[in-house]
Amino acid sequence: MNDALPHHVVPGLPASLKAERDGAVAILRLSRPEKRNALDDETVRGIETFFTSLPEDAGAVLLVAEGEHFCAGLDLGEIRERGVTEGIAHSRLWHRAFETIQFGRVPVVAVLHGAVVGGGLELAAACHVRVAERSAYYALPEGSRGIFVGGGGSVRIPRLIGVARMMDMMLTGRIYSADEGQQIGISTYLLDQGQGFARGLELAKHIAGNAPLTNFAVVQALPRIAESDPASGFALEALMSSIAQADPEAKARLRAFLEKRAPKATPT
Ligand code: 1HE
Repeated sequence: MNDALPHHVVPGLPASLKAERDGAVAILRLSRPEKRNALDDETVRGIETFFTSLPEDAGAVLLVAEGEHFCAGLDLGEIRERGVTEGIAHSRLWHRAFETIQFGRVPVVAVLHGAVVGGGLELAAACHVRVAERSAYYALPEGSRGIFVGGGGSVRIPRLIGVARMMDMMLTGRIYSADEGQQIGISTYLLDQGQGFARGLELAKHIAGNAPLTNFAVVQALPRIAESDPASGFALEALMSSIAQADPEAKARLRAFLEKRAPKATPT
C-alpha cells in the first residue's frame, strides 16, 4: 500500500508530478498523461524539487509514469518563442534538475513503457537502473524537429549505447524497440506489460536495503572512477573501498555472512 507523502515533505510539486511512498522507497510519478508526460518547465523544476527534498529515511526512488507513454520529451509548445540566451538557460535548467537525479542522495530506478523519446530518454538516462516493459520504445526525434538534445542527452546517452548509435537515432530517426533497447543497454530489465512497477519497486526496495555508503560509492564514485584515467581510477577505487569496508555497517554485514546469517550470492 502506498502512502501519499505528506505534502510538507515534498512541497511545491506541480500537478504534473505525484509523490508517494512505499516503505523506504519514494515514488515519483509523471502525471500528465493527457500530454504524454511532456516535460514543461514547471515539471522539470518539480523534478528538481522532488530530488532535493527527499525525506531522510528514503533509501531509493522509483520513477514511473501514468498513461500509455513514459514521456514524450520536451513540451514542444513551450519552445516556439525562445531566443538563444533563453535556450541556454532552459537547457541549464534541465541539466540542473537531472543532475539531482544522477548525483542525488539515493539511487533511482526508472520504469519505462510506451514512448521514451527525446527528453524522456534523457530523463531515463539520468537514472541508475532502467526497467522496461515490452511496449517501451526509444527515439530521439530532435533531429526531425530541427533541434538538438538539451537535457544532458549528448553526455549520458553515448555512455549507455555509444556515439554511433546515438548519431544514427538522431540522423535517421531510428526507433529502437524494447527488445533492441535491452540488447544495446538502454534497459537492464525487460518485462511483460504491466509488470514493470512491481519489479521496479522490488529492485528499489533491495537498493534501499543496501548500506548507505555502498549506494553512495556506486552512485557518486563509480561513474567518476570509470571516467578517470586508469591511474587516478585505481587510486580513487582504493580509497573508496577502504572507506566503505571500515564502516561499521560493512563490518556487521561481513560478520553476518561469516556467521551464516546472510544470503549467499546464488541465483534464486
Ligand atoms: C505533446 C508532446 C510534446 C505529445 N510536447 N505536447 N518530442 C517529440 O517529438 C515527440 C512528440 N510526441 C509524439 O510523437 C506523440 O505524441 C507520441 C508518440 C509520444 C504519443 O502519440 P499519441 O498518438 O499517443 O498522442 P498524441 O495524439 O500525439 O498527443 C496527445 C497530446 O499530447 C496532444 O495534445 P492535444 O492537446 O492535441 O491533445 C499532443 O500535442 C500532446 N503532446 N507530445 C507537447 N512533446 C531538453 S531538450 C529535449 C528535446 C526533446 O525532447 S525533442 C522531442 C520532443
